[in-house]
Amino acid sequence: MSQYVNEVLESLQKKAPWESLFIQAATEILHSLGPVLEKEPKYKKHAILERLVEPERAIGFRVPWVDDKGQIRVNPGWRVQFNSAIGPYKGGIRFHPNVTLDTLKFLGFEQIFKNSLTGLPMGGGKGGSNFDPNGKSDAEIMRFCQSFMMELFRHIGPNTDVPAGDIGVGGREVGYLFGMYKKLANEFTGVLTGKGQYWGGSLVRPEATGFGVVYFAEEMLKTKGDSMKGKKVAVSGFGNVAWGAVTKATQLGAKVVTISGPDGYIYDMDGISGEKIVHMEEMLRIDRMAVAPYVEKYKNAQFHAGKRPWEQAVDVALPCAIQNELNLDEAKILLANGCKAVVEGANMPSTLDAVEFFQANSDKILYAPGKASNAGGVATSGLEMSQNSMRLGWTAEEVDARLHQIMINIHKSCVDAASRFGTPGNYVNGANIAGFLKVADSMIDQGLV
Ligand code: 2IT
Repeated sequence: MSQYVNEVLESLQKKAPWESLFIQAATEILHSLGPVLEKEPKYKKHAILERLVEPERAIGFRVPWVDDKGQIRVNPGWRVQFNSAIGPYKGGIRFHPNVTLDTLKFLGFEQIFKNSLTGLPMGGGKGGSNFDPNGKSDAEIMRFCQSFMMELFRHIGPNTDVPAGDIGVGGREVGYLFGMYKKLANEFTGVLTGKGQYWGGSLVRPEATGFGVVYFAEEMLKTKGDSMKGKKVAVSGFGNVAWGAVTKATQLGAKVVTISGPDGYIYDMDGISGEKIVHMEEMLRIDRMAVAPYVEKYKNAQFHAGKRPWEQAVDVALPCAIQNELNLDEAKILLANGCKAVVEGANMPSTLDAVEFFQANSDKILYAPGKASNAGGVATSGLEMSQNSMRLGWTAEEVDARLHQIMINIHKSCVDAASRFGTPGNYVNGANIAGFLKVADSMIDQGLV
């Protein structure tokens, strides 16, 4: 591995050793780039890695709000504007109790490469807060979102930075954020994506991340002459991404047998389909932290408290919950149980040693990193931006067809880049290299800014 890569990673460790998630994401990405850096000395000459790992801007702010008891509460809020070499900053906002600046730096860094892979003109950014939406009333959520936007609005814009949803931020939150932006800026623009259908949102954006994951899985399986049809699938999470993935996997003839929450996972031998998928949305509204109530409604299903679904023997695993939810031991169990493909819907759900294990066994198990396989969400956000700019809306069929084609293109970019740089079948290297090249060359073109 290149000495240049080691030096940059060591500098991160020295600068902020507590940023373990960011260092994890940077390590995974930079480790892929060795062959590129050796072949093309211009990247080192232009200090591209040193510049890439430093956000262009990271804004931190106070978010004061009043709860339903009249008590004043305060959370930190952030927006990390990581890289704008190929377009305005673009990426979601996460409200989750474990969010720190480190979390948002890891997510923003991943987003640079992911957005580049989509082929659309979007830079990388991410924002959020450690605000915990679970158990909050609608009015509390609204006041929090409004306060968050009261600061954020001066840093974003349709040609500057276009946030969207992520964990804890869905259609409702985007609505409250958009409303306050519109009031403050006195402008109706496409400043956020994931908007409602009647006020500039794109059809299929809610489904897009999960649909994209399954389209990507289908492309991967196709390289082995296989398909999703008839596959037994483990999904983790039960939020937006999991919901879309379960829906599309089922449509393609697979049988999804698990979903999960922070409290454990559900195994449903009958398959999670039809009204059970609709019920996932309802469950999320009632308690974001508990998947257990599923078994009260569907009596054949089992709840495994405190466990993760990777212990089940399945053909395909789709981690769609959160970072570091699949470790090395679980990766080994999946492979030993005959799993053919692990396709990530979440951002960085596999630990670094699990990723290395998958890479080392790429002849036995297909593995796609989230930045490639979950890019359908942000890609469809890019399509929402295009529709907003044109002041036109496409039909669901048109958006879905574009999303599908984008996932096919991303898959091809990964496969081609992996082969071109000597590691065929390694989607990690393929995604990182393909994402990197466009951004790095654009940075060189634009000079030292
Ligand atoms: O992780 C992600 O790609 C997202 N949360 C979606 C970002 C977006 O701008 O749609």
